[in-house]
Amino acid sequence: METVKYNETFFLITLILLPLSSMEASSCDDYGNFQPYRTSFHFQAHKNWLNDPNGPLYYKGFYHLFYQHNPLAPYFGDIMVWGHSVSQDLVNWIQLEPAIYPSDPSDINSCWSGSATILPDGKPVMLYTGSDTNKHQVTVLAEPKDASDPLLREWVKAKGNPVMVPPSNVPVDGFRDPTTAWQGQDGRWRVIVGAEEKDSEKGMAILYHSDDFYQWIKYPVPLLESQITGMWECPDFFPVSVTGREGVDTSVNNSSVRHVLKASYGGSDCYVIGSYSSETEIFSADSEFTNTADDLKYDYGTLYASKAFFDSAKNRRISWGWIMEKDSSEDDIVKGWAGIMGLPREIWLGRSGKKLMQWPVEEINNLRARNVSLYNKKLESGSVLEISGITASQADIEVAFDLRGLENDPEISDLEEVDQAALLAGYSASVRGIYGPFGLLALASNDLAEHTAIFFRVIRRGNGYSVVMSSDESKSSLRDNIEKATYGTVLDIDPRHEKISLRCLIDHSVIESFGGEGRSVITSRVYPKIAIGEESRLYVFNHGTKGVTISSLEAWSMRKAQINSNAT
Ligand code: DQQ
Repeated sequence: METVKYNETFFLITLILLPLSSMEASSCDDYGNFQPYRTSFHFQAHKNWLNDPNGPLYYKGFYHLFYQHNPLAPYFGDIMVWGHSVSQDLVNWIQLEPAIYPSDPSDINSCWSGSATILPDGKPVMLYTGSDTNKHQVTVLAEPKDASDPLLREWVKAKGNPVMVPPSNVPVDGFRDPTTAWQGQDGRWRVIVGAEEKDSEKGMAILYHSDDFYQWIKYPVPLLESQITGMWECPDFFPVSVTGREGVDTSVNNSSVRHVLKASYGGSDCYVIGSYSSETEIFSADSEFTNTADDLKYDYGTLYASKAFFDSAKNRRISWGWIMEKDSSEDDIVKGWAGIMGLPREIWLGRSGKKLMQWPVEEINNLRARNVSLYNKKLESGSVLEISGITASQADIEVAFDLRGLENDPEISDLEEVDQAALLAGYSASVRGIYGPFGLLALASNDLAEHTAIFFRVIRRGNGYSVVMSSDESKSSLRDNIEKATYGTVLDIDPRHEKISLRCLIDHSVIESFGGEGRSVITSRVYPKIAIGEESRLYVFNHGTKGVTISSLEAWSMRKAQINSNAT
């Protein structure tokens, strides 16, 4: 296996240099190869394949991000390892040698996804999916060889591995991705493992108990299941505070928290919110997984297999997710890498108690450089206004639209009640409405032949109004061999009473869009052919028949972060 050499001196020098991270929006990699899709502030492996985030944690001053990695090629491999990088600020990352790799009978065919748990004595322990000698999926336990090493470079596997094997009602290849464990009120450990039932569409979170963390006993009933989703990959289960944005540790359970269960299936990270008691061992969810567009999702675009952890340094819960490629495997081989992580997002329960909120961690703002702004600008019907003066391919934009006079418009009654089909059509920027589409055209070419539209549209809902947020990739690239999707979701905003806000983080081939101050997120993975580097433009537009007011718009060029560029 190819390994990445770690050099202590280099590490220290790099940390000292980090604040000098450059402004360049370069399209070349370290070897001078043209790399228009390589990102500048999203986490990526130095080269080759990356997928799910694994075992994120904070330990002795360092954030650790492990990830599914094929160190030998830019495609998913027969032998997968845990890549490993560390950071002191969640922005700049140093790549270390793979931390966990096949070595024992229980993981000899791959080390797949898993999670970290910090034990009461402060030491981390990993539970992850091993593909054993028979390619059966089992749960493997690993501990740091030297817990005094803040970089946690070496891991040893427990003698008693595997600590869990697929139960008889589960296929041997349908049992994986243990979560972070939590302690119940009785002091016992609990953990869930994603699974599917044999010969059915039932997805499950199988629950296990342990007194010592080494011996795990299956609880008779799953913590939750759904008859219609198929396999649950990368489940996550954690408490969220009902009183504010602060995060709580995974074992906290009292009247001031509710619990979130996230399951990855059908290409999305779907979640339910509910109440959990470790005494009854019942998680009672407020809603069900539907396997339809009605599911609550972390991201209504491209984001999968996310994992959240409690950041004890700043008392917040942070979630990482994987943004997969939509390019062909042949093109991945040419560019030499595949797979990007979404930005680390703070995640908390919204005030309604019905939905999660997400926002890029505050440290990302430290990359903001040159800034332009405009205030109280009326955007007439048909306008397309360039936002110049920033690096449009590497930028952070916050814009708010004010439609609060809307109810005084006599034509507002012309807005029709929107049914599901009309809603789906509304995700396309080419469908003209009264108020909307209006928003941003990102990674756009001069002539707009290429652009990704991130926009809003006001719709009628029941007795009131609401707003659809969309990201339309249909014109994102003149290349024709890539998938271009059109995504959308309804934001819980009544435009008569609240401004409609959007934050877009644009990073060469990724656009992460946060609507309504984090109520909904849509990530687009795009591959422009001409709107790259300096040729990329940013516009604000209004294609609706009525004018809208931009109450504020601020846009920043983003500096380039140091991400795993130390590796050789
Ligand atoms: N990826 C891992 C699995 C997981 C899947 C393998 C989700 O453990 O179920 O790389 O993307």
